[in-house]
Amino acid sequence: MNVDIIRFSRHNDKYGKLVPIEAEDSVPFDIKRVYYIYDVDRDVRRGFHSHVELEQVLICVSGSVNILVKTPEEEKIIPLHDPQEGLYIGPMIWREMYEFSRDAVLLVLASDHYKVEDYIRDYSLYEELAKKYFLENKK
Ligand code: T46
Repeated sequence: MNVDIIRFSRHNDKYGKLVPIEAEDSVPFDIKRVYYIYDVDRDVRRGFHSHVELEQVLICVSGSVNILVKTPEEEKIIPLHDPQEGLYIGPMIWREMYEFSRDAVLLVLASDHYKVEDYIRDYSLYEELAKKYFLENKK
């Protein structure tokens, strides 16, 4: 599955902890957009889509959240709770985010600007396109 955990370097000193993220170095794409999700009720489930081309890294900078990543072949649940860790999600991966803790802040680094046409929100259509995509790309 085109999903990976990235461990960022961290600077600790008596004043606290600092994690730098450098464009063209810390993540495997050029960062064109940053957004964050917070103040999500515990019973809310978000996402329910895939992207055609977009690559992203999700970092839970505060609190915790579970991320379901899925293809027609496999499915994983990745708990995020460490601000030093990023979840890379490549193209054509279905994702759902759930069980946000009250204090959760999910920071997302994205490889492109916001484009509605890059979203696949219908799971049957996703399955059909993903089967072709993974056959052609053998990922
Ligand atoms: C993803 C997961 C992890 C914008 O106007 N600009 C933006 O850059 C984004 C990301 C969203 N929006 C608008 C579109 C909707 O009206 O914000 C609203 C909520 O977006 P959405 O329902 O797509 O949020 P999620 O949590 O389902 O998905 C988001 C990202 O959209 C998506 O790319 O991978 O977070």
